[in-house]
Amino acid sequence: MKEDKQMGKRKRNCWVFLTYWVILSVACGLLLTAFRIGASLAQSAAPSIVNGDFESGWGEWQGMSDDPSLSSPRLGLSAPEFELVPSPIAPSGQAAKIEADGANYSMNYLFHDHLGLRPDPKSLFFLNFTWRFYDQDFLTSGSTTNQDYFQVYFRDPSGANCYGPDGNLGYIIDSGTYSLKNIEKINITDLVNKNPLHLALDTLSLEFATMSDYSSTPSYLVLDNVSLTSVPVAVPASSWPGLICMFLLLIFLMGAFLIRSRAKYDFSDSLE
Ligand SMILES: [Ca+2]
Ligand SMILES: [Ca+2]
Repeated sequence: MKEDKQMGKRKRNCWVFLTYWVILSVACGLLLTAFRIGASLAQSAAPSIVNGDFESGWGEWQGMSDDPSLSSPRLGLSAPEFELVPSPIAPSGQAAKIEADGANYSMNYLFHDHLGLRPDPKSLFFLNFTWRFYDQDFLTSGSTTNQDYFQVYFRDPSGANCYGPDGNLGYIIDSGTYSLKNIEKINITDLVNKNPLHLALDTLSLEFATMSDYSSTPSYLVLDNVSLTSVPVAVPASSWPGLICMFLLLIFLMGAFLIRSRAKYDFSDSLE
């Protein structure tokens, strides 16, 4: 009888142990799932560029040219300096071609409003795009000065102020500051989160401009794969689920220790 009673206690302890383990596993899984859902919701609120790959034509993009041959208004993409071309840049498809210094010595501006930028101290923000610049002045003369060039910046509604990635007056890319890497991933977190400018983020445009040296030798900027992205700051996003799992594991080990101690106590009782 004593052996049956002892066996019954062991079985009961075993079931309690297994139940405890299953409950903790399910709780841990639910918590991790909740964190993943939270992260995905945060990503869904990310800023966006519509049609940044130009696969839907010009879409939300707008243009402006100072081509004097154009009748007023000059705002629009009807100027011959804007063209959709087969992209030389992976993953191919279409790309935007913006000419500088064409037959009419023009400078041209391709821009996108409504960027959806919102301050979020828990996120890092990036501007991404790929480009090729066909600098005909350099190819023709070999000179590295007084050439056509291009600029990238955020512009306020007045059109007078350009801003760089830190939110200060300046440019993201300016003449003489670009290399031939052709792929950009530029951290603009300071512009979005740390600068008083963030109060006017809704009104900013992202602008790509080709500038003329008035030599009548044209150059071309080919642009593709423009996007704004945000990613959660790494430390809080990755450490909290880990800490919670470690806490649950600690509770689990304490529970296992207590159950084992109780089993020993019951076994000792049975010997008396
Ligand atoms: Ca494309
Ligand atoms: Ca030129």
